[in-house]
Amino acid sequence: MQEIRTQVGIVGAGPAGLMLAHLLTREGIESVVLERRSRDYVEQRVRAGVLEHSTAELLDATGVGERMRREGLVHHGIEMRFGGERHRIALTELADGRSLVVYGQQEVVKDLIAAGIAAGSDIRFDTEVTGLENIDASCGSSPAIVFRTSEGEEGRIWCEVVAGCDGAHGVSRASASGRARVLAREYPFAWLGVLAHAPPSSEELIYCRSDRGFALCSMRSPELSRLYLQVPPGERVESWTDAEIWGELAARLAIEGGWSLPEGPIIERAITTMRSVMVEPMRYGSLFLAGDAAHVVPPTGAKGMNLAVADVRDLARALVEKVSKADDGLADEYSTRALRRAWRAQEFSYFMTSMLHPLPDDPVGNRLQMARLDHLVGSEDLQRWLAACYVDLTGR
Ligand code: RFL
Ligand code: PHB
Repeated sequence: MQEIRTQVGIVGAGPAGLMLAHLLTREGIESVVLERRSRDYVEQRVRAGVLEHSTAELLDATGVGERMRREGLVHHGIEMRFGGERHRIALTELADGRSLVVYGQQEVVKDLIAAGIAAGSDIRFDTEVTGLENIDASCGSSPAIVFRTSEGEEGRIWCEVVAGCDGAHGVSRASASGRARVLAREYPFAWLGVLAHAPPSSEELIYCRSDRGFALCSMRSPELSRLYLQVPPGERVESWTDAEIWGELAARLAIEGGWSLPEGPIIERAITTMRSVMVEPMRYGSLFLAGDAAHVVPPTGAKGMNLAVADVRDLARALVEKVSKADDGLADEYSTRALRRAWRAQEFSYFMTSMLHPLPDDPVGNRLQMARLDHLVGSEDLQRWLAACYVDLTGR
């Protein structure tokens, strides 16, 4: 049985856990990151892709933004497409000059792992956390993280603080669940997401509401498109052929006067369920939850990864004060502050989701969506609000 001591034990090497380790290392705080998957797996896992202004700035400011600035795509607007027409929302103009960077989550993860390894950080892949002990520890005993490696070796990490960054299905949320209030809602649809070797159809993201369902055109590079289709909940990826996916995208995105979507081989596909989940509070004694371990937002607002980074930006500051100066002030405020931001992101994601996904057999709901879109594209005030939320909700 390995016995290890560190200051902060971090469960999970997604954007939250890796960014936290990175920020703590820069402040001279020691941490160990435990990740149940292999390095290769977490570096290849395709998920979110839109970095808010403040997320990109934080990567820059902490020395991990160089490749993002070289390879990421800077965006100044999005298109709202509905009723066979296209409408541009000039995000940068409306949001005081701020912009977005489209750069895959797995690229952020790769950059953070490379920086961590270069700085000598302790990041352990293929190591599953099986339990948390003593998180309510008072004087004299410290919390511990129990783990097992893929080779079957068991161990325990003794630390001052545990950061639960292990996503929606990890052990951290489960360890808190006896005392947590978990508020959850499932939406009656899912997304079929694909990555295709095809040039993006336009320079900006297209959010499209059609009577056939929602569609989203995003991208990862000038050669790679990331595309999504609203599908019924419980849909299976295998029930769609490539031709059906391209056909449905073309039908939903059709506009008056004609428009075509460049096609190419589909190299990855997955179903994403649409949920809103909030775990309150985000702190239990020595255990602090961050990212998807604490909250899940539907992806329509592109907030999931940005929220995870914003959580750990605050958490790192709080832990530096707590661990190096025994000052609990920021740690005591962490949950309230992070929940307030997460609820705001939840509300924006709900706004986007409920405006853009038609429901079968709901004619009134469907007309209300069209009225809301019509109101949005006709009102600079509403667009200014949307732009501020889309470009920089988690930085404020
Ligand atoms: P992550 O990225 O889920 O990372 C958690 C990590 O913890 C590990 N883990 C454990 N490690 C050790 N022991 C255990 N017992 C463990 N249990 C779990 C996991 O292997 C994993 O590596 O959470 P984090 O860091 O909080 O980051 C959050 C973001 O990943 C998330 O909000 C977004 O990716 C959400 N999301 C999307 N957001 C968007 O804005 N746009 C999208 O298009 C989008 N697509 C997605 C998504 C999330 C998905 N999930 C969670 C299945 C697509 C998918 C499929
Ligand atoms: C993506 O590029 O994967 C993406 C973009 C915008 C969203 C969700 C996902 O709202």
